[in-house]
Amino acid sequence: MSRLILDSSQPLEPGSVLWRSPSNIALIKYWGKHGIQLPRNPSLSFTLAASCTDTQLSYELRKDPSDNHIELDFFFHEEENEAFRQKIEAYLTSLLPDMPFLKQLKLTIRSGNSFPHSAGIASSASAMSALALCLCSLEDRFFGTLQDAEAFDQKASILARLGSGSACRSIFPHAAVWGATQQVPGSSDEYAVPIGNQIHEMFKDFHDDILIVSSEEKSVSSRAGHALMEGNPYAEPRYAQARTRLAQLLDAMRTGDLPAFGKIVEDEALTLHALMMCSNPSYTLMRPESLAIIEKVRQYRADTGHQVYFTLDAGPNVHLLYPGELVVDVRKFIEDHLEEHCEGGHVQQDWVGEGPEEL
Ligand code: 2P0
Repeated sequence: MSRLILDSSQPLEPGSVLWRSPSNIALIKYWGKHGIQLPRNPSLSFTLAASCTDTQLSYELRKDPSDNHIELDFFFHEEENEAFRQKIEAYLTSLLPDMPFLKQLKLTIRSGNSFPHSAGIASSASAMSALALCLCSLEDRFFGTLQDAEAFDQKASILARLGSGSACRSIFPHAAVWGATQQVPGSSDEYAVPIGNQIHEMFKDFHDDILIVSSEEKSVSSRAGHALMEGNPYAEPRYAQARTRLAQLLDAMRTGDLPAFGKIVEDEALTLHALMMCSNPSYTLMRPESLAIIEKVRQYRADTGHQVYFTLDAGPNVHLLYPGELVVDVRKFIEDHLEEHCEGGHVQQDWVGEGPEEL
């Protein structure tokens, strides 16, 4: 039984909590899940900085908390959004066994992204991690149960995972691993753990410029994509491959071996999209422009020797990963040769960040 119930005989001052949380980009991809948002293989990501969500959670005591439902208003960029509200209500309802106090409150969530809504950048990681952090702040404010910073982050990561798997990695600065692996002591399928102290300093000054090839809604959602892995004939070898690559990538990141890092990261991106192409039914999220960019990046690397690598999320947009010292050259390359492949010439500049902050 959870102890987290408010004493209704005591008055409760209305209040609010506010968190800013970033998106993340997977280098070793999570693709395939089971149970309640548990990953089939461990994944590793950079935490980003510029692509983030601000979420304010306001509360007051409900007048009639007798039933078991969540009372919630939801505003996205200052406008009521019923579709998001219903999703969040279902999510909060699923948390009630652990957080029964949520049904004692009237909740209002105001949320907004730092990047344009239609940019085609996945926002579930930043949005769900920001909300999870708000929920942990609320729990700690009422019950003092999350005073320990590590316990706070761990619970936030669990709650974020329950909202959207990849969101659990956004809780931590620089880089994180989600999924139990012998390579990372303390790692778990239930939450991500920080690995910033295990990687070469160079990776804390890394850029991720996101080339927006298309902002259209994806033809196949990530949820459906994960589900299709269950019937994919390559699923088992893929999960084994991800484990091997995670170990190799960690080695490369510890020692600062950029060519090894880049090879694994690019192989992972192409494997993710290959898995989509050989799902049943098959589907393709890459666009011709994504491939044109990939070819140009390879050629640029061959011509200049600059260590610039690509990765892709579950979508057509291409992320360019490179060390900070190359920023002037790479931005010029993007402007001269890659912007022409982007929708409206749109590039979202981002970089490895310090993780979420309470505002
Ligand atoms: C990842 N992606 O590791 C992988 C690689 C996209 C490509 O996890 O169903 O929105 O909410 O757990 O996290 C995107 O899927 O999926 C994703 P759910 P999620 O980042």
